[in-house]
Amino acid sequence: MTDIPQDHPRYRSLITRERIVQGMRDGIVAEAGLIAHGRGEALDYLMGERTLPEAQDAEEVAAQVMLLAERSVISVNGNTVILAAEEIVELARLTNSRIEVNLFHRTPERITKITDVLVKAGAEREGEKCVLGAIADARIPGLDSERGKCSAEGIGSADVILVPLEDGDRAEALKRMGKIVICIDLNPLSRTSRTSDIAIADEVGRALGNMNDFLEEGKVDRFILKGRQWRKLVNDFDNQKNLDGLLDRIANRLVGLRAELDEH
Ligand code: PTJ
Repeated sequence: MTDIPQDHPRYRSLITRERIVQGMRDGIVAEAGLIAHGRGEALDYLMGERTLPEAQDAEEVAAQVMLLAERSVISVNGNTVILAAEEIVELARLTNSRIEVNLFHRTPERITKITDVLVKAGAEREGEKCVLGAIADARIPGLDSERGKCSAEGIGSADVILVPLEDGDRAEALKRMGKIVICIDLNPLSRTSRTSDIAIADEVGRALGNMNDFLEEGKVDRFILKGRQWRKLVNDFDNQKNLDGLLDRIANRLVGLRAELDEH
């Protein structure tokens, strides 16, 4: 790894970059994952590298939906495990969700390596709650062969799927299957964000960390818990309004920043 001085103003961002690059060298992150990360970084920069209030709202609704759904699944890829393996395992534990490795650039070797990272972070390799994905015994209709492969026990039979860093085609295909889709995507304009029932426009590690904090602090709405009305929670969430509010906030921030720079 490159030696990055700790007092560098972009220390955290540079360290994260190094982890993604190393993940690519280790065969965990797809080459295209580097480009996806760069795009995410640029959008996060515009947001001020923090969770915006609209994203926090989406995270809280999403955490409750995952907790209350009958069969929730967290779909993971190369970027996600490098950036947030512990948070994924913790969210799965808190919400009783299954974890499935579901890749855009699917190879058996990458599935094994990504599973290994999750197991190292505390997930089960075998047994009732093991990481799914190696056995592809179901299909997501409408996607070409490798991209459409999934697990019958996981995505195939899930009612709610959390998809961090997903591409638009698959998000749309999951919706067509009748799934409730929750995405984590720093791009509030992406097809994935616009197609999802609940889009969380936040950095994946922060988003999952916030969801876990919310659940651990026991802030779940007791009424919803009692009634198990999680579908109403989804229906009441206005995804487009939430994303539009977030876009307005970014736009206002940029206008403010420009005014500050002009003053100097
Ligand atoms: O590991 P694989 O084979 O499944 O491939 C994964 C990638 C990410 C390469 C694949 O899913 C892909 O090409 O994704 P896209 O279509 O580039 O979309 C990724 C989206 O995630 C973009 O809108 C990025 O802005 C966003 N993004 C990137 N980094 C982050 C992020 N969102 C949240 N947190 C991030 N750290």
